[in-house]
Amino acid sequence: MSFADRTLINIATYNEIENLPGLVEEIFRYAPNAHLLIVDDNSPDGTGQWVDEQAKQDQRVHCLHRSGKLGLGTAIMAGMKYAIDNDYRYFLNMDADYSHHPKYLPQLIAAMEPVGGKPVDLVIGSRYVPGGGVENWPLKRLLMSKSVNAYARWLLWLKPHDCSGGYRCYRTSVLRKLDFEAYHSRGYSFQQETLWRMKQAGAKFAEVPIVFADRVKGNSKINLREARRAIKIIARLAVTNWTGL
Ligand SMILES: Nc1nc2c(ncn2[C@@H]2O[C@H](COP(=O)(O)OP(=O)(O)OP(=O)(O)O)[C@@H](O)[C@H]2O)c(=O)[nH]1
Ligand SMILES: [Mg+2]
Repeated sequence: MSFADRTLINIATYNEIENLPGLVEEIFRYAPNAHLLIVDDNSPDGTGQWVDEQAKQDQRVHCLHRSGKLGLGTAIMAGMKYAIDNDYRYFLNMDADYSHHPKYLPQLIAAMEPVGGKPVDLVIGSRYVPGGGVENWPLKRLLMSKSVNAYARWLLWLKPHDCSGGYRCYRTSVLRKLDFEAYHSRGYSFQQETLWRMKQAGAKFAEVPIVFADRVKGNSKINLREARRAIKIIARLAVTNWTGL
């Protein structure tokens, strides 16, 4: 069966049982024709089992179970491969914790084929364009996010204003051009690395403003070690960018 006209919404989860049931309901309110893939890393809180139950009742819902916490980047990559293998037209990624509100789904999808404009290969739900923003972030977190963004834009010559956000809609045909084996990132720098690889593949980007709300329920999985690793990987990619090595 071909899903060539469909959108696959991808959500990587690790311990998101407090957020997922309400979020899934809202997602289908805004995008009733989309399919949903949850990539769960054997969450101890039973997120994966809850998704399996949903999948039995709703053909739109799919679950990919991985053996343990293998990182956000590789979880998104697994979803991308699923979209390619199943021939979806768009691959739309979002977080499970309501930071990426489903109300933006119609705008993100519509921006892929702008009326009177050229089709786009990647639409970014952007915090850092006019109309976008963040809610309830401590100043320290905002400064950290903006600094990492400026760092990646500068080192990797990227044009988008939000290079680290994960709320994105990709054209699956462009994902086919990415060499997943060559990736350096397993975790959060996956977002910047993907932009860089897509730019090299000649992709056209667009940004749609979103207001990013801080997570209310559940625990954050990002830590200082993960952030440091991301900074190192971006520097490594910059060396490749400049020297080809
Ligand atoms: N499958 C999988 N999902 C993950 C992993 N790490 C994070 N996630 C999911 O990726 C999404 C983003 O993670 P968050 O912990 O919200 O990261 P963040 O938004 O940078 O941090 P907060 O603002 O504190 O929420 C969420 O849906 C998580 O459940 C992982 O190792 N494996
Ligand atoms: Mg979050």
